[in-house]
Amino acid sequence: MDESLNELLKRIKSIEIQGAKEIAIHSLKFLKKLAKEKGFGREFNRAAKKLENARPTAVVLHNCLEIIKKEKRIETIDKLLRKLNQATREIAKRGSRLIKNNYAIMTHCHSGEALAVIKQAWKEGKKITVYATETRPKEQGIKTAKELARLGMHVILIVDSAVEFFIKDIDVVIVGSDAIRREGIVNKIGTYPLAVVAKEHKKPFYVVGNTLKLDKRKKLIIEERPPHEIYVEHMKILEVRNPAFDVTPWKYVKRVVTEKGILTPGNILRMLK
Ligand code: RUB
Repeated sequence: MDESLNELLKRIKSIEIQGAKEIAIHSLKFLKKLAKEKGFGREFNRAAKKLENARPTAVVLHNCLEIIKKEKRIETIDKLLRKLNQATREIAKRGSRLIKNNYAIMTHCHSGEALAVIKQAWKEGKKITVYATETRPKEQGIKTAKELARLGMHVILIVDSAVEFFIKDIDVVIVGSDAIRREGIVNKIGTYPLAVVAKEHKKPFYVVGNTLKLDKRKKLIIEERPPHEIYVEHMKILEVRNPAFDVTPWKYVKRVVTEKGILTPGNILRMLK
């Protein structure tokens, strides 16, 4: 049975579908079907807006929709879907060069693109240990840990607050990105503290992200999620805040792995002009 817009929105908002790339891919596939049936008119625009607003921080879908709005063609949607998947393959190949045999890698949350890099290095026969943070409050890091452990990798699951404790044991930090902006890298909350700890211990901090994550939007919206994800008991006297993302300034970032190459923060800032 075909998924309705409301069902898809629910799966995206609940983080069943998560990660900037997956959100864009599922949304584009839905919109392609809608456009085939009803064209690129009002209904398409309404659905596109709702999907874009479901997780407003991630920029990939927004960038794709800007291109689709100009061209209004099914082939454009197909081209973007191909581009996203091709970019991941390219990123995996390029990024795996950063991982040497016997490396220990620390990662945060669940990024399809960061995982593609780690999996590629593993496929090439490198022995790897991955430290995966649990990623409070929705525990996407457990998804990362299980996915990699099932491949046979040595995976160590840790709580977010243990990154400093283990940083001495690792060689590189590799994280994904929701948006790549002039201010820095937008990624799951907790990425910035991880970058600071990495810098303090002189460990290279790499970000992975395809170029559809370059974010030229004027305003950055940091999604705030429901308090009950953190604590279920509702107390009138207690305020709970649950921002989903933070922005890591460029000074903490060594390189960004894109499908076009492993780029310096300077390269990226020029592309954002
Ligand atoms: C996911 C997250 C990921 C980026 C990149 O947050 O921060 O690192 O989205 O993912 P959430 P990808 O779980 O809240 O969606 O590399 O798959 O695009």
